[in-house]
Amino acid sequence: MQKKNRIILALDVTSRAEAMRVVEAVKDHVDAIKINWPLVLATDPNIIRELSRVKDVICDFKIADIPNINKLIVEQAMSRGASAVICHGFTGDDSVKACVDASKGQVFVVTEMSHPGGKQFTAPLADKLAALAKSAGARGIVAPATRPERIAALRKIIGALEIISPGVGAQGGKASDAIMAGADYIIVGRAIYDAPDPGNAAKALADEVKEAV
Ligand code: 3DU
Repeated sequence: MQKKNRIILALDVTSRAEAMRVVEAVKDHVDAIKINWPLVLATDPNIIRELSRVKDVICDFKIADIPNINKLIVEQAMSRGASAVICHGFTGDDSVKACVDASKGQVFVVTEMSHPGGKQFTAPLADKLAALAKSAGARGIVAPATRPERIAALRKIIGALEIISPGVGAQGGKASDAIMAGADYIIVGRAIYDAPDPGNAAKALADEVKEAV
Protein backbone atom coordinates (compact mmCIF):
# COMPACT_ATOMS: atom_id res chain seq x y z
CA MET A 1 0.00 0.00 0.00
CA GLN A 2 1.23 3.40 -0.94
CA LYS A 3 2.33 5.52 2.03
CA LYS A 4 0.91 8.81 0.78
CA ASN A 5 -1.88 10.05 3.02
CA ARG A 6 -1.06 7.66 5.88
CA ILE A 7 -4.77 7.14 6.52
CA ILE A 8 -6.57 3.80 6.55
CA LEU A 9 -10.33 4.12 6.29
CA ALA A 10 -12.20 1.87 8.76
CA LEU A 11 -15.27 1.17 6.66
CA ASP A 12 -17.65 0.02 9.41
CA VAL A 13 -20.89 0.77 7.59
CA THR A 14 -23.56 -1.86 7.07
CA SER A 15 -24.64 -1.66 3.45
CA ARG A 16 -22.88 -1.96 0.12
CA ALA A 17 -24.43 1.29 -1.11
CA GLU A 18 -23.20 3.23 1.92
CA ALA A 19 -19.76 1.61 1.65
CA MET A 20 -19.43 2.61 -2.00
CA ARG A 21 -20.68 6.15 -1.30
CA VAL A 22 -18.01 6.66 1.38
CA VAL A 23 -15.23 5.04 -0.66
CA GLU A 24 -16.02 7.17 -3.70
CA ALA A 25 -15.89 10.33 -1.56
CA VAL A 26 -12.63 9.58 0.26
CA LYS A 27 -10.56 7.42 -2.09
CA ASP A 28 -8.11 10.20 -2.99
CA HIS A 29 -7.35 10.91 0.67
CA VAL A 30 -6.78 7.42 2.08
CA ASP A 31 -4.20 4.71 1.32
CA ALA A 32 -6.20 1.60 2.24
CA ILE A 33 -9.59 0.37 3.40
CA LYS A 34 -9.95 -1.71 6.55
CA ILE A 35 -13.07 -3.81 6.80
CA ASN A 36 -14.43 -5.61 9.80
CA TRP A 37 -17.27 -8.07 10.47
CA PRO A 38 -20.14 -5.53 10.30
CA LEU A 39 -19.64 -4.82 6.58
CA VAL A 40 -18.85 -8.42 5.62
CA LEU A 41 -21.89 -9.77 7.48
CA ALA A 42 -24.14 -7.05 6.09
CA THR A 43 -23.03 -7.73 2.52
CA ASP A 44 -21.03 -10.82 1.58
CA PRO A 45 -17.37 -11.86 1.51
CA ASN A 46 -17.04 -10.73 -2.12
CA ILE A 47 -17.09 -7.17 -0.81
CA ILE A 48 -13.36 -7.76 -0.24
CA ARG A 49 -12.79 -8.27 -3.99
CA GLU A 50 -15.02 -5.35 -4.91
CA LEU A 51 -13.20 -2.91 -2.61
CA SER A 52 -9.78 -4.26 -3.59
CA ARG A 53 -10.39 -2.91 -7.10
CA VAL A 54 -10.33 0.58 -5.57
CA LYS A 55 -7.75 0.34 -2.75
CA ASP A 56 -5.74 -2.18 -0.75
CA VAL A 57 -8.07 -3.96 1.66
CA ILE A 58 -7.07 -4.97 5.18
CA CYS A 59 -9.37 -7.59 6.69
CA ASP A 60 -9.69 -6.80 10.38
CA PHE A 61 -11.22 -10.09 11.47
CA LYS A 62 -9.26 -10.01 14.77
CA ILE A 63 -8.41 -13.63 14.09
CA ALA A 64 -7.97 -15.51 17.38
CA ASP A 65 -8.23 -19.29 17.06
CA ILE A 66 -6.11 -22.42 16.85
CA PRO A 67 -3.53 -22.45 14.04
CA ASN A 68 -5.62 -24.54 11.62
CA ILE A 69 -8.66 -22.25 11.84
CA ASN A 70 -6.49 -19.12 11.63
CA LYS A 71 -4.92 -20.50 8.45
CA LEU A 72 -8.33 -21.24 6.90
CA ILE A 73 -9.67 -17.75 7.72
CA VAL A 74 -6.59 -16.04 6.29
CA GLU A 75 -6.69 -18.17 3.12
CA GLN A 76 -10.33 -17.22 2.56
CA ALA A 77 -9.57 -13.50 3.00
CA MET A 78 -6.44 -13.49 0.82
CA SER A 79 -8.09 -15.50 -1.96
CA ARG A 80 -10.74 -12.78 -2.20
CA GLY A 81 -8.17 -10.05 -2.70
CA ALA A 82 -7.22 -8.90 0.80
CA SER A 83 -3.80 -7.27 0.98
CA ALA A 84 -3.41 -7.96 4.68
CA VAL A 85 -5.23 -9.31 7.74
CA ILE A 86 -5.33 -8.46 11.43
CA CYS A 87 -4.99 -11.13 14.12
CA HIS A 88 -4.79 -11.28 17.88
CA GLY A 89 -1.56 -12.40 19.50
CA PHE A 90 -2.84 -13.72 22.84
CA THR A 91 -3.56 -17.07 21.18
CA GLY A 92 0.21 -17.71 21.08
CA ASP A 93 3.06 -17.90 18.61
CA ASP A 94 1.82 -20.96 16.70
CA SER A 95 -1.52 -19.27 15.95
CA VAL A 96 0.16 -16.03 14.85
CA LYS A 97 2.67 -17.96 12.74
CA ALA A 98 -0.22 -19.72 10.97
CA CYS A 99 -1.54 -16.29 9.94
CA VAL A 100 1.91 -15.15 8.85
CA ASP A 101 2.41 -18.26 6.71
CA ALA A 102 -1.04 -18.17 5.11
CA SER A 103 -0.72 -14.46 4.22
CA LYS A 104 2.97 -14.54 3.25
CA GLY A 105 3.77 -12.12 6.05
CA GLN A 106 0.90 -9.68 5.50
CA VAL A 107 -0.35 -9.68 9.09
CA PHE A 108 -0.81 -6.98 11.69
CA VAL A 109 -0.96 -8.18 15.29
CA VAL A 110 -3.19 -6.36 17.78
CA THR A 111 -1.23 -5.16 20.83
CA GLU A 112 -2.77 -2.73 23.32
CA MET A 113 -6.34 -1.93 22.26
CA SER A 114 -7.44 1.68 22.00
CA HIS A 115 -10.71 1.61 23.96
CA PRO A 116 -10.83 2.03 27.79
CA GLY A 117 -11.20 -1.73 28.29
CA GLY A 118 -7.98 -2.19 26.35
CA LYS A 119 -6.14 -1.22 29.53
CA GLN A 120 -7.56 -4.18 31.41
CA PHE A 121 -6.04 -7.19 29.68
CA THR A 122 -4.27 -6.07 26.51
CA ALA A 123 -2.14 -3.25 27.94
CA PRO A 124 -0.26 -5.40 30.48
CA LEU A 125 0.62 -7.85 27.68
CA ALA A 126 1.25 -5.35 24.90
CA ASP A 127 5.07 -5.41 24.99
CA LYS A 128 5.08 -9.20 24.74
CA LEU A 129 2.50 -9.13 21.93
CA ALA A 130 4.68 -6.66 20.01
CA ALA A 131 7.74 -8.86 20.50
CA LEU A 132 5.73 -11.84 19.28
CA ALA A 133 4.66 -9.94 16.15
CA LYS A 134 8.32 -9.33 15.40
CA SER A 135 9.57 -12.84 16.07
CA ALA A 136 6.70 -14.43 14.11
CA GLY A 137 7.50 -12.40 11.00
CA ALA A 138 4.41 -10.18 10.96
CA ARG A 139 4.23 -7.04 8.86
CA GLY A 140 3.33 -4.86 11.81
CA ILE A 141 1.20 -4.15 14.84
CA VAL A 142 -1.98 -2.32 15.76
CA ALA A 143 -1.31 0.24 18.52
CA PRO A 144 -3.56 2.85 20.18
CA ALA A 145 -3.81 6.45 18.98
CA THR A 146 -5.63 7.12 22.25
CA ARG A 147 -2.30 6.54 24.08
CA PRO A 148 0.44 7.93 21.80
CA GLU A 149 3.10 7.31 24.45
CA ARG A 150 2.38 3.61 24.04
CA ILE A 151 2.95 3.87 20.26
CA ALA A 152 6.41 5.29 21.00
CA ALA A 153 7.18 2.54 23.52
CA LEU A 154 6.01 -0.25 21.21
CA ARG A 155 8.05 1.21 18.33
CA LYS A 156 11.20 0.54 20.37
CA ILE A 157 10.28 -3.14 20.55
CA ILE A 158 9.35 -3.73 16.91
CA GLY A 159 11.99 -1.63 15.12
CA ALA A 160 11.09 -1.19 11.44
CA LEU A 161 7.79 -3.09 11.47
CA GLU A 162 4.75 -0.99 10.57
CA ILE A 163 2.39 0.53 13.11
CA ILE A 164 -1.25 1.11 12.18
CA SER A 165 -3.12 3.08 14.78
CA PRO A 166 -6.86 3.23 15.54
CA GLY A 167 -8.60 5.52 18.01
CA VAL A 168 -8.45 8.85 16.14
CA GLY A 169 -11.58 11.01 16.29
CA ALA A 170 -14.55 9.20 17.83
CA GLN A 171 -12.37 7.49 20.46
CA GLY A 172 -10.60 10.76 21.34
CA GLY A 173 -7.15 10.30 19.78
CA LYS A 174 -5.51 12.93 17.57
CA ALA A 175 -4.07 12.08 14.15
CA SER A 176 -0.96 14.26 14.48
CA ASP A 177 -0.14 12.91 17.96
CA ALA A 178 -0.24 9.32 16.71
CA ILE A 179 1.95 10.10 13.69
CA MET A 180 4.45 12.08 15.77
CA ALA A 181 4.63 9.19 18.24
CA GLY A 182 5.70 6.86 15.44
CA ALA A 183 2.59 5.47 13.75
CA ASP A 184 2.97 4.79 10.03
CA TYR A 185 -0.77 5.01 9.39
CA ILE A 186 -3.79 6.12 11.39
CA ILE A 187 -7.01 4.12 11.16
CA VAL A 188 -10.16 6.27 11.10
CA GLY A 189 -13.77 5.19 10.93
CA ARG A 190 -16.62 7.25 12.36
CA ALA A 191 -14.81 10.59 12.13
CA ILE A 192 -14.85 10.07 8.36
CA TYR A 193 -17.91 8.01 7.43
CA ASP A 194 -20.25 9.74 9.93
CA ALA A 195 -19.09 13.23 8.90
CA PRO A 196 -21.54 15.38 6.91
CA ASP A 197 -18.93 15.41 4.13
CA PRO A 198 -16.65 12.34 4.38
CA GLY A 199 -14.38 13.60 1.60
CA ASN A 200 -13.69 16.87 3.44
CA ALA A 201 -13.20 15.04 6.74
CA ALA A 202 -10.65 12.68 5.18
CA LYS A 203 -8.84 15.55 3.45
CA ALA A 204 -8.64 17.52 6.72
CA LEU A 205 -7.08 14.51 8.44
CA ALA A 206 -4.65 13.99 5.56
CA ASP A 207 -3.62 17.65 5.85
CA GLU A 208 -3.13 17.29 9.61
CA VAL A 209 -0.97 14.21 9.05
CA LYS A 210 1.16 16.01 6.42
CA GLU A 211 1.82 18.83 8.90
CA ALA A 212 2.91 16.31 11.53
CA VAL A 213 5.37 14.37 9.37
O1 3DU B 1 -13.38 4.48 16.33
P1 3DU B 1 -13.50 4.43 14.84
O2 3DU B 1 -14.89 4.60 14.33
O3 3DU B 1 -12.49 5.35 14.17
O4 3DU B 1 -13.11 2.91 14.38
C1 3DU B 1 -11.94 2.28 14.79
C2 3DU B 1 -11.69 1.03 13.99
O5 3DU B 1 -10.46 0.45 14.40
C3 3DU B 1 -12.74 -0.06 14.12
O6 3DU B 1 -12.86 -0.69 12.86
C4 3DU B 1 -12.17 -1.03 15.12
O7 3DU B 1 -12.51 -2.36 14.89
C5 3DU B 1 -10.66 -0.86 14.92
N1 3DU B 1 -9.84 -1.06 16.13
C6 3DU B 1 -9.99 -0.29 17.23
O8 3DU B 1 -10.83 0.61 17.27
C7 3DU B 1 -9.17 -0.53 18.36
C8 3DU B 1 -8.23 -1.48 18.33
O9 3DU B 1 -7.44 -1.63 19.37
C9 3DU B 1 -8.10 -2.23 17.19
C10 3DU B 1 -8.91 -1.99 16.10
